[in-house]
Amino acid sequence: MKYDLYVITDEEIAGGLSHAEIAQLAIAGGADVIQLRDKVHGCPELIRIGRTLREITKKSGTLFIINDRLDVALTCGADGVHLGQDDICAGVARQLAPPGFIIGISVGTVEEAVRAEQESADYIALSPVFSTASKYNAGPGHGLEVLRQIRQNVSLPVIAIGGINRDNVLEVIAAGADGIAVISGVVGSPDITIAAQELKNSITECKEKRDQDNENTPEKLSLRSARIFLANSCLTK
Ligand code: TZP
Ligand code: MG
Repeated sequence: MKYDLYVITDEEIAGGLSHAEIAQLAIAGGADVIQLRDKVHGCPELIRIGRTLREITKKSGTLFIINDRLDVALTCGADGVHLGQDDICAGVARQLAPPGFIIGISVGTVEEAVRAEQESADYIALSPVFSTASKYNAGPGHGLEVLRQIRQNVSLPVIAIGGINRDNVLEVIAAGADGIAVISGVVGSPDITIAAQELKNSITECKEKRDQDNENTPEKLSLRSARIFLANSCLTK
């Protein structure tokens, strides 16, 4: 699963655009995941919106996740649900969901991240990595050091969320995030498609550099030299 650019469709920040319009524009800019996040509408309207987003994301082959509401996610045929620490627990969600259904969990500490992995989450989101005005009760940012520690302690995909924009995306990826989830950095931009494109390009570049750096650690370089030395000495025998 690719979670590189995970865009959350918050209508309140989009200045008059609907969830469907936000999703279409973000997908045109390369979003890998669309999450429907809506704290305003009731269940029937959420299901109507969710079904529309399901159609849009199916056509583009984009992952579609619904925030908080497992019931709505299952009814709309979404690919998954994103749960907070106070939502239905992952184990129960797993029992109710069909095979292959994605369960993402917000975490704020290494302990919560390890527990989410034990509870068979499919990905975790460090929430929030930086402080943000887009979620009123998000609390202070946990910072990049917590992100690094989580990266070292779990093997699940780790997504960073909260206060991420084009100025700090590189350090977030360098700290080990597999993807970034954003509202204002894309949805609050005057051109959602361009904002998504720019962030996506930055993520891709930074991941390439990170992979190269990982290949060029002193340990790996000396291992490669040793292999070359051995291969040469075999050839000269
Ligand atoms: N969950 C944790 S922070 C956050 C959510 C939904 C808001 C992220 O929005 P932004 O504008 O990218 O900081
Ligand atoms: Mg929630």
